[in-house]
Amino acid sequence: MAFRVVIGLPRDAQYLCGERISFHPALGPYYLGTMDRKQFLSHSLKVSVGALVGAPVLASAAACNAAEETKAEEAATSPEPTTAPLVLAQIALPYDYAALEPSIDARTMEIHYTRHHAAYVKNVNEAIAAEGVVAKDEADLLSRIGSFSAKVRNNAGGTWNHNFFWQVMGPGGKGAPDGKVLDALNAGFGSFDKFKEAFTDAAMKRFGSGWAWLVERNGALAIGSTPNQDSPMMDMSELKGTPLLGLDVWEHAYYLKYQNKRNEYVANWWRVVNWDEVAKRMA
Ligand code: MN3
Repeated sequence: MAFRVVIGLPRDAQYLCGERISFHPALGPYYLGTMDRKQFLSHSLKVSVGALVGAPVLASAAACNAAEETKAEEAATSPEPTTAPLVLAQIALPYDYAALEPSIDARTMEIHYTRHHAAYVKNVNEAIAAEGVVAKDEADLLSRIGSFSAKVRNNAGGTWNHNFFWQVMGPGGKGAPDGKVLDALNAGFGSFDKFKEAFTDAAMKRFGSGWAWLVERNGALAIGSTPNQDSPMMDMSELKGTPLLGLDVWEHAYYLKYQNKRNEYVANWWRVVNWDEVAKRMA
């Protein structure tokens, strides 16, 4: 049976509840194992008398048990943020599939949300687990995405971008912003119409699949686009900033209703922009 004892000194070999603790200058204390009474007495003879005077404290079994219970409770209730795998989530769609009709048809919304977006979420979580990706949260992951695989990058972007996209749209759109958003667009681009023109141009000129964005960076607004599922929050993105508004220009976002006519999709999309959500994201 292990002999449970606590010795205050010497610092380089302490024993707690029968377990030997060593002190590494960088790693701090760590356990080496348990010792029995014979080992303990043998060890005690080797350490200097000076070090032991007044120092040995025999710990009661009750104290050790209490310590063990505390450790068990901590393990059960405390998350381990540095080692727990990050799990990204798909937000609940804030409205019905048909809510954005006729700008975006219900069938497209349903497929886009339940198949395309859901697949990005499933795939990113698989990749994070398989590759042992450690990140504090989603923003931290995106800010260091260049150091991870293409699978993590594409699916993390797909997850975040669509969660954002659903929120900056909604039924009953006002068609145009007011208040601080209108003021900022007027100041940044001359007028709301000029802003719309420049944003539409970015959406139309994005070759292949990607996103058009309005971002805020260092207090200034900028329009641009990203390829594939890249996001302005990614470290390797050419367009960087805090996204205020984003438009998915992948064909899967409009093909059922508009086929190849991206320009008609973009023109009708303005009716479902939720400018209140844009305002919330503006500093
Ligand atoms: Mn999409």
